[in-house]
Amino acid sequence: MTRSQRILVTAALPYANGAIHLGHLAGAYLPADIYVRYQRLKKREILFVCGSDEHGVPITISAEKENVPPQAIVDRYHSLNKTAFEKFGMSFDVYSRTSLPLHHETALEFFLDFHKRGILKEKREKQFYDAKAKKFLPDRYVEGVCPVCSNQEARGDQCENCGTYLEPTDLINPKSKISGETPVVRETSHLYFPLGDYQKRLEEYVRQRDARDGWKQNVLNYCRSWFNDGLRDRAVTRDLDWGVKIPLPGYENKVIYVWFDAVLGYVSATKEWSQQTGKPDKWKHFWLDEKTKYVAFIGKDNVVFHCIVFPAMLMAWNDGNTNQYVLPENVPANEFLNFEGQKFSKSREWGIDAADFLSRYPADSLRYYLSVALPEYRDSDFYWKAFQAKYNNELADILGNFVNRTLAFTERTFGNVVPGCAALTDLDKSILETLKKTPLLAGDHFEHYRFREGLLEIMNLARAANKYFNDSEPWKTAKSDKERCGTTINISLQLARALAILMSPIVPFSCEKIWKMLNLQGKAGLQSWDSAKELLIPDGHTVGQAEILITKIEDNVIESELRKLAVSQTREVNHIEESSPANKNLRRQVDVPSYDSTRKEARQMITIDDFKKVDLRVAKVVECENVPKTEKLLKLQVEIGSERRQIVAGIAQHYKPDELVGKSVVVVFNLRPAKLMGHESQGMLLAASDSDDKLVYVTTSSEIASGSAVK
Ligand code: B3M
Ligand code: ZN
Repeated sequence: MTRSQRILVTAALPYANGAIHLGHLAGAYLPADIYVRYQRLKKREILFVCGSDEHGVPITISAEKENVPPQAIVDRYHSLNKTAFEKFGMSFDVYSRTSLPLHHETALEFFLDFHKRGILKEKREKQFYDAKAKKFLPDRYVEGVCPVCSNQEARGDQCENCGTYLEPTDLINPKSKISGETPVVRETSHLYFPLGDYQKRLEEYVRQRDARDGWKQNVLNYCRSWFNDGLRDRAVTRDLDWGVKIPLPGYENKVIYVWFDAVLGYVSATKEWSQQTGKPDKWKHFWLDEKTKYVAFIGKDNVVFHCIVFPAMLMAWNDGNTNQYVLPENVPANEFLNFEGQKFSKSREWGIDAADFLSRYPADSLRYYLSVALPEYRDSDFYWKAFQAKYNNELADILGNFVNRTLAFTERTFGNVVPGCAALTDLDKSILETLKKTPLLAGDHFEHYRFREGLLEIMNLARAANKYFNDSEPWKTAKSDKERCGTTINISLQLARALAILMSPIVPFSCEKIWKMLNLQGKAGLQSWDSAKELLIPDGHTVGQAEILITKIEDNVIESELRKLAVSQTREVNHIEESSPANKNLRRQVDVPSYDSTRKEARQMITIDDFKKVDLRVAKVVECENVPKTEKLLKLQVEIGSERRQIVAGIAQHYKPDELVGKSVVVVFNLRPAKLMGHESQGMLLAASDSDDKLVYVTTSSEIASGSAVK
């Protein structure tokens, strides 16, 4: 901490349209909570703000599907998620919601100020209109065939199958999700925020904050790629009746775009906290004072909104108003956590939600494992077996074991009374050295958002503590040299106290248990971080009863989780929004895999005969050009043996046409031809993507002749 002792921390506001899952916890919430708990121990003034994001199209679609008002959906998920967060030990100062009038006022204050000052530009544009429902259709209310991968159920904003971002008008055979009818194109007006005008200042902003607080490389990379593409105007109005209504003529049937209002939810949540605590102006102390350090925790999919859109909005406000908002000082976004090797997916029922997990396992077991496996620099995975191993072999065997053996020994040998220290040996001095430097080393990591490394440092202290106990052999000195034995136990108890403080940002519930067992005043989480290195348990203090701190998770429990996982894959999975009459009959049956407890087999399996249906061939690219009026499509002429075919592929953002000519690629030879943006594609090109979403075409060694089968 360099600039101030006052910190404002926000964690992304989860959509109140579904249950938060382990991926969300690892992406944004757990790191935010560790950071906040650490800063509280450092005695810094800190406010931790979160809440539900209750607007947007997915919520209205869910509401229509269930035939209830959107408010009913958000009420349900707001309370569900709030409870799950509490159970997980999230220490928010406030958990607000964007459907509150206070939030609507806040969002409108910004929106109308921008409108009044001529910042928002009105544009007429062509948009799909459902003539039967008499409504303009937001992107997600249109479905059709993906022009890139031919997925029959692509949404108007994105194809979930191949991940391509789409405009509704890109879709082949578009249908309205409201009526099932083919929509017509009509003109309408929308207001745009001129993001491009802020590009220079935003680049400078990111550069400067990075220099000051060290931004994460992954976050800088995302920002750079947005800047390189060039920032464009963004529409900030939508045709919906759920959201923040716009009191402007011509905009009666429109609301503010959900992302514009959602980021301001941080401000309104802080206002709500202010009101709850009886100091209605206190929010200004955090938002309107340059001495505040504002840190926004999010997952990687929200980077553009927090590093670019939100700062630009705050700049726009600050340009024309006397009350000046602070901009994020850092946005330490994590990458994604996957589940047993695959992306979390609600529609495929792949993953586990937080409430479900926490109904069966203690919060600290999850907090510990996720802390070890945080996707800080790259995607990481939740594996049931690893969860069990980390919890049993580290938290139980290292931390739990040390605390338990120390307390059990104190009871047996000293009747629970803390013995005094005699002269120190080298062994004692060395562990006290380790104790002294651990808060500094771990604190430095936490300060800079390196939570895995911080935890490692603290666990190394716990490992050293166990080794110290072993090497000191108090069970021998108890008979031969009681003073020596007392010294070992005194120091061990001091180490247990230190670990309770230092580990409390990670596993707060267990640390409070340790604190209670040590019979110390107050709470572990309310101590001072720096006091962890002091020997503050006085001689003669009576400690409490030793209890088992951590109960290990048995193999059969994990086996049963893996079994359930396999079963969940066999269930009928509905990929299609049921509300759409057009899609009512398109329910899909997923093949039933045979059960086996290993991770691999828990995935959806196919037989060799299934695989043989796909005819893969080596093809040579002879010509390649961009498909006009598309950003993503390339049209390739390929030679497959003696045959020549045209293939349209969604890789224009990854390859220039020239780069592919002469290359060997692998194509699906027996795919039914499809028209993509009016161009026939007679096959599909195979490509692989890494975590940066960079697509690379699949190739073979050059000696293989075109037309060869890939088996
Ligand atoms: N609700 C997206 C999400 O839950 C969005 C975040 C808003 S943060 C202001 O991932
Ligand atoms: Zn697609």
